[in-house]
Amino acid sequence: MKKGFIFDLDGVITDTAKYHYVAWKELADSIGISIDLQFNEQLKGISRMDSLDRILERGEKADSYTQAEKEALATKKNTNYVELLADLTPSDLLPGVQEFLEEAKRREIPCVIASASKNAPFILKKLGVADDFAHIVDPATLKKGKPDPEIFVKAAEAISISPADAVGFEDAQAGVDGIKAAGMYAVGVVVDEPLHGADIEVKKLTDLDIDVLLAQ
Ligand code: B16
Ligand code: MG
Repeated sequence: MKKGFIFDLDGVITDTAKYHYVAWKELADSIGISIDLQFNEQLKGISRMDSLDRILERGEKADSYTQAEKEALATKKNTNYVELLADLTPSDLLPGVQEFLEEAKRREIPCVIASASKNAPFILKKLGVADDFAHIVDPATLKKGKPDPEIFVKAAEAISISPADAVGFEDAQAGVDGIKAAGMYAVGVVVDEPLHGADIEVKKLTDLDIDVLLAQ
Protein backbone atom coordinates (compact mmCIF):
# COMPACT_ATOMS: atom_id res chain seq x y z
CA MET A 1 0.00 0.00 0.00
CA LYS A 2 1.26 3.48 -0.86
CA LYS A 3 1.52 5.84 2.11
CA GLY A 4 1.95 9.35 0.67
CA PHE A 5 1.28 11.60 -2.30
CA ILE A 6 3.97 13.97 -3.62
CA PHE A 7 2.69 16.75 -5.88
CA ASP A 8 4.32 19.10 -8.31
CA LEU A 9 2.52 22.48 -8.21
CA ASP A 10 2.51 24.24 -11.57
CA GLY A 11 0.63 22.09 -14.09
CA VAL A 12 -0.70 19.64 -11.48
CA ILE A 13 -2.43 21.70 -8.76
CA THR A 14 -2.90 24.90 -10.78
CA ASP A 15 -1.76 26.34 -14.10
CA THR A 16 0.60 29.23 -13.46
CA ALA A 17 2.64 28.57 -16.64
CA LYS A 18 0.63 31.26 -18.44
CA TYR A 19 1.66 33.87 -15.85
CA HIS A 20 5.30 32.73 -15.93
CA TYR A 21 5.14 33.18 -19.70
CA VAL A 22 3.74 36.72 -19.56
CA ALA A 23 6.38 37.77 -17.00
CA TRP A 24 9.31 36.09 -18.82
CA LYS A 25 8.19 37.50 -22.18
CA GLU A 26 8.11 41.04 -20.79
CA LEU A 27 11.58 40.57 -19.27
CA ALA A 28 12.97 38.99 -22.46
CA ASP A 29 11.51 41.77 -24.65
CA SER A 30 13.13 44.37 -22.38
CA ILE A 31 16.58 42.91 -23.18
CA GLY A 32 15.90 42.32 -26.87
CA ILE A 33 15.19 38.57 -26.79
CA SER A 34 12.07 37.13 -28.38
CA ILE A 35 10.36 34.06 -26.86
CA ASP A 36 7.14 32.30 -27.84
CA LEU A 37 4.72 29.83 -26.27
CA GLN A 38 6.53 26.86 -27.81
CA PHE A 39 9.79 27.96 -26.14
CA ASN A 40 7.90 28.43 -22.85
CA GLU A 41 7.26 24.66 -22.77
CA GLN A 42 11.00 24.19 -22.09
CA LEU A 43 10.72 26.30 -18.93
CA LYS A 44 8.14 24.07 -17.22
CA GLY A 45 9.51 22.59 -13.99
CA ILE A 46 12.81 24.45 -14.45
CA SER A 47 14.03 26.79 -11.67
CA ARG A 48 13.90 30.58 -12.01
CA MET A 49 17.65 31.00 -12.61
CA ASP A 50 17.85 28.05 -15.02
CA SER A 51 14.89 29.54 -16.92
CA LEU A 52 16.72 32.87 -17.22
CA ASP A 53 19.86 31.06 -18.42
CA ARG A 54 17.84 29.29 -21.14
CA ILE A 55 16.33 32.60 -22.27
CA LEU A 56 19.77 34.28 -22.39
CA GLU A 57 21.17 31.32 -24.35
CA ARG A 58 18.33 31.59 -26.83
CA GLY A 59 19.18 35.27 -27.37
CA GLU A 60 22.92 34.43 -27.57
CA LYS A 61 23.48 36.61 -24.49
CA ALA A 62 24.65 33.92 -22.06
CA ASP A 63 27.87 35.84 -21.34
CA SER A 64 26.45 39.37 -21.44
CA TYR A 65 25.49 39.67 -17.76
CA THR A 66 27.26 39.35 -14.42
CA GLN A 67 25.77 37.13 -11.73
CA ALA A 68 24.47 40.21 -9.89
CA GLU A 69 22.82 41.52 -13.07
CA LYS A 70 21.23 38.13 -13.69
CA GLU A 71 19.86 38.10 -10.16
CA ALA A 72 18.37 41.56 -10.73
CA LEU A 73 16.73 40.34 -13.96
CA ALA A 74 15.27 37.27 -12.19
CA THR A 75 13.96 39.46 -9.36
CA LYS A 76 12.35 41.82 -11.88
CA LYS A 77 10.59 38.91 -13.55
CA ASN A 78 9.45 37.52 -10.20
CA THR A 79 8.01 40.86 -9.03
CA ASN A 80 5.95 41.03 -12.20
CA TYR A 81 4.93 37.34 -11.86
CA VAL A 82 3.81 37.76 -8.22
CA GLU A 83 1.68 40.76 -9.25
CA LEU A 84 -0.02 38.57 -11.86
CA LEU A 85 -0.78 35.99 -9.13
CA ALA A 86 -2.75 38.56 -7.11
CA ASP A 87 -6.06 37.47 -8.67
CA LEU A 88 -5.53 33.73 -8.03
CA THR A 89 -8.49 32.14 -6.16
CA PRO A 90 -9.66 28.56 -5.33
CA SER A 91 -11.41 28.58 -8.73
CA ASP A 92 -7.91 28.35 -10.27
CA LEU A 93 -7.36 24.84 -8.89
CA LEU A 94 -7.11 22.43 -11.83
CA PRO A 95 -10.17 20.16 -12.34
CA GLY A 96 -10.38 17.32 -9.82
CA VAL A 97 -7.70 18.62 -7.45
CA GLN A 98 -10.04 19.68 -4.63
CA GLU A 99 -11.88 16.33 -4.73
CA PHE A 100 -8.63 14.35 -4.82
CA LEU A 101 -7.17 16.22 -1.81
CA GLU A 102 -10.41 15.62 0.13
CA GLU A 103 -10.26 11.88 -0.67
CA ALA A 104 -6.62 11.76 0.49
CA LYS A 105 -7.54 13.52 3.75
CA ARG A 106 -10.42 11.07 4.34
CA ARG A 107 -7.94 8.17 3.97
CA GLU A 108 -5.31 9.98 6.12
CA ILE A 109 -2.75 9.87 3.30
CA PRO A 110 -0.31 12.80 3.75
CA CYS A 111 0.27 15.11 0.77
CA VAL A 112 3.53 17.00 0.12
CA ILE A 113 4.47 19.68 -2.43
CA ALA A 114 7.67 19.12 -4.43
CA SER A 115 7.79 22.20 -6.66
CA ALA A 116 10.69 24.18 -8.09
CA SER A 117 8.71 27.33 -7.25
CA LYS A 118 9.84 29.54 -4.40
CA ASN A 119 6.35 31.05 -4.54
CA ALA A 120 4.64 27.75 -3.66
CA PRO A 121 3.52 28.72 -0.08
CA PHE A 122 1.98 31.97 -1.40
CA ILE A 123 0.24 30.21 -4.32
CA LEU A 124 -1.20 27.45 -2.11
CA LYS A 125 -2.57 30.06 0.29
CA LYS A 126 -4.25 31.95 -2.57
CA LEU A 127 -5.75 28.67 -3.81
CA GLY A 128 -7.11 27.91 -0.32
CA VAL A 129 -5.37 24.52 -0.02
CA ALA A 130 -2.29 25.36 2.09
CA ASP A 131 -3.65 23.32 5.04
CA ASP A 132 -4.11 20.23 2.86
CA PHE A 133 -0.35 19.69 2.66
CA ALA A 134 1.74 18.21 5.45
CA HIS A 135 4.91 19.77 4.04
CA ILE A 136 6.27 21.95 1.22
CA VAL A 137 9.86 21.15 0.20
CA ASP A 138 11.86 24.40 0.17
CA PRO A 139 13.56 24.49 -3.27
CA ALA A 140 16.24 26.82 -1.84
CA THR A 141 17.60 23.82 0.14
CA LEU A 142 18.23 21.71 -2.98
CA LYS A 143 21.62 21.02 -4.51
CA LYS A 144 20.10 20.02 -7.86
CA GLY A 145 16.81 20.71 -9.60
CA LYS A 146 14.55 18.28 -11.47
CA PRO A 147 15.27 15.83 -13.18
CA ASP A 148 17.48 15.07 -10.16
CA PRO A 149 15.43 12.98 -7.69
CA GLU A 150 16.54 15.09 -4.67
CA ILE A 151 13.31 17.10 -4.28
CA PHE A 152 11.16 13.94 -4.36
CA VAL A 153 13.42 12.06 -1.93
CA LYS A 154 13.25 15.05 0.47
CA ALA A 155 9.46 15.13 0.14
CA ALA A 156 9.19 11.45 1.16
CA GLU A 157 11.63 12.02 4.03
CA ALA A 158 9.47 14.89 5.31
CA ILE A 159 6.58 12.48 5.95
CA SER A 160 8.89 9.65 7.09
CA ILE A 161 8.10 7.23 4.27
CA SER A 162 10.33 5.45 1.80
CA PRO A 163 10.19 6.75 -1.82
CA ALA A 164 8.95 3.31 -2.89
CA ASP A 165 5.84 3.92 -0.75
CA ALA A 166 5.05 7.26 -2.43
CA VAL A 167 3.14 8.27 -5.53
CA GLY A 168 4.48 11.31 -7.41
CA PHE A 169 2.40 13.58 -9.67
CA GLU A 170 4.02 15.63 -12.44
CA ASP A 171 3.21 17.47 -15.65
CA ALA A 172 6.79 17.99 -16.89
CA GLN A 173 9.19 15.44 -18.37
CA ALA A 174 11.99 16.58 -16.03
CA GLY A 175 9.63 15.93 -13.10
CA VAL A 176 8.57 12.45 -14.24
CA ASP A 177 12.25 11.58 -14.71
CA GLY A 178 12.95 12.79 -11.15
CA ILE A 179 10.07 10.79 -9.67
CA LYS A 180 11.22 7.60 -11.41
CA ALA A 181 14.86 8.21 -10.42
CA ALA A 182 13.64 8.49 -6.80
CA GLY A 183 12.00 5.06 -7.16
CA MET A 184 8.40 6.26 -6.87
CA TYR A 185 5.25 5.40 -8.81
CA ALA A 186 4.71 8.24 -11.32
CA VAL A 187 1.40 9.76 -12.34
CA GLY A 188 1.82 11.95 -15.43
CA VAL A 189 -0.73 14.77 -15.75
CA VAL A 190 -0.89 15.40 -19.48
CA VAL A 191 -2.49 18.01 -21.71
CA ASP A 192 -1.68 16.61 -25.15
CA GLU A 193 2.01 15.62 -25.25
CA PRO A 194 2.78 12.20 -23.68
CA LEU A 195 5.20 11.95 -20.73
CA HIS A 196 7.82 9.25 -21.22
CA GLY A 197 8.28 6.85 -18.33
CA ALA A 198 5.11 7.73 -16.37
CA ASP A 199 3.42 4.64 -14.86
CA ILE A 200 0.00 6.07 -15.68
CA GLU A 201 -1.13 9.17 -17.58
CA VAL A 202 -4.30 11.13 -16.83
CA LYS A 203 -5.81 14.42 -17.95
CA LYS A 204 -7.15 15.25 -14.49
CA LEU A 205 -6.79 13.77 -11.01
CA THR A 206 -10.41 12.58 -10.82
CA ASP A 207 -9.61 10.19 -13.70
CA LEU A 208 -7.74 8.17 -11.07
CA ASP A 209 -9.24 5.52 -8.80
CA ILE A 210 -7.54 6.40 -5.51
CA ASP A 211 -7.89 2.85 -4.14
CA VAL A 212 -6.26 1.34 -7.23
CA LEU A 213 -3.51 3.96 -6.98
CA LEU A 214 -2.83 3.17 -3.31
CA ALA A 215 -2.61 -0.54 -4.13
CA GLN A 216 0.25 -0.05 -6.67
P1 B16 B 1 9.47 30.46 -9.18
P2 B16 B 1 6.70 23.42 -10.72
C1 B16 B 1 8.02 25.54 -11.63
O1 B16 B 1 6.94 25.02 -10.92
C2 B16 B 1 7.51 26.13 -12.94
O2 B16 B 1 7.00 25.09 -13.77
C3 B16 B 1 8.66 26.79 -13.65
O3 B16 B 1 8.21 27.36 -14.87
C4 B16 B 1 9.25 27.88 -12.74
O4 B16 B 1 10.37 28.52 -13.34
C5 B16 B 1 9.68 27.24 -11.42
O5 B16 B 1 8.56 26.60 -10.82
C6 B16 B 1 10.25 28.25 -10.44
O6 B16 B 1 9.22 29.11 -10.02
O7 B16 B 1 10.06 31.46 -10.10
O8 B16 B 1 8.07 30.80 -8.70
O9 B16 B 1 10.39 30.11 -8.04
O10 B16 B 1 6.20 22.90 -12.02
O11 B16 B 1 8.02 22.80 -10.25
O12 B16 B 1 5.65 23.43 -9.63
MG1 MG C 1 4.99 21.40 -13.17
